Amino acid sequence: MKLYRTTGGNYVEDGGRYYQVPESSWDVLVAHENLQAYLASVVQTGKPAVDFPSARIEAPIGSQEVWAAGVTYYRSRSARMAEAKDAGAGDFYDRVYTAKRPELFFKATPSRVVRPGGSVRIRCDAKWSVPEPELTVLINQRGQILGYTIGNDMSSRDIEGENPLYLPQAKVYDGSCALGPCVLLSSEPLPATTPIRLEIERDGANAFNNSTTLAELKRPIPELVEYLFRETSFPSGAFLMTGTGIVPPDEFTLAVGDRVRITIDPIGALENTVAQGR
Ligand code: DO4
Ligand code: MG
Repeated sequence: MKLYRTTGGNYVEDGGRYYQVPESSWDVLVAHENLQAYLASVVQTGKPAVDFPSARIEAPIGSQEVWAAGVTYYRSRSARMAEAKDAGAGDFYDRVYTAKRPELFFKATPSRVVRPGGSVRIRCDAKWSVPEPELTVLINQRGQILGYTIGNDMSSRDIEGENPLYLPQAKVYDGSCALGPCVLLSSEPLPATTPIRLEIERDGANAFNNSTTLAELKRPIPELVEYLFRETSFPSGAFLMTGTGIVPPDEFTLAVGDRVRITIDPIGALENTVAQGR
C-alpha cells in the first residue's frame, strides 16, 4: 500500500486503486496506533475514488522535521574526502564512515520541503550544487518505521568542502529538500537489491545518470533511527534521509532548468526542476 497526500486529501493506493482516507490531517495519520492495519481497513470497506488523478500530489509531510544521515555509502565518503582535502578536513569523513556513531544532521522544516513536480533550489552563493538521491524513512512519534519515500538532499558541495562547519549552510535553505511522491507503507526493510537511480536532464538531453542499490548502504536503517530518537523526541514523527550513494563527477554542477528524477522502484519516481532566486 502507498499513502499519498494531495490537494484533494489523503489517499491510499492498493492494487492500482485509490481510496480516500477519512482523515484530512497527515499528522493524525502518522500518529495512528497501527497505520497499516487502519489503511487496510479503509481499502477493504471503502469505494475506489474516481477523483484522484485530478488532485495535485503534495510532499507527504505534515509537521514532521526532516533529518538526514551522512557518509553512509563509500561513494559519499570518497567524494567528500576529496572535496574537503584542501581544508584539511578529508579525514573527518573517513572517520565518520567507520565510526560506531553515524553522522545525523537536521535537514529541513516542512515549509522548506518541495513537492513532486515543484522546484528545488540551488543557492545563489554556491558554485557547485548537486542533488543527492536518498531513500527516506517516515517514523512515527514512537520511533516505529511506517514506510519509505524518496528524498532529494540538495547540497552545495563547494560550501561544505570549504569547511565542514559550513554544513548547515550547504544543506539547509529554502527548497533544499524534496520528498515524494508517496509513502510506501512497510515496517520491513526493503530488499538489499533495491535500486536507486538518479537521472539529470538538461535542455532535453541526458546530463548525468547513475544508479546504486541498498546493498551499498553501510548502516542498518533501524540503527540510524535508534540514534535519531535516542535523546530527541519527535511529537509528530520525523523523516530520516539515509544518505547518498550517487555523486556526479566533480566537473558537474546543477543549472537552472535542469530536471532531476530519482527512481526507487517499489516507491515510484520523484521529479523536480532546478531553480534559483525567489
Ligand atoms: O557529511 C556531509 C553530508 C553527507 C550526506 O549528505 C550524504 O552522505 O548523503
Ligand atoms: Mg545526503
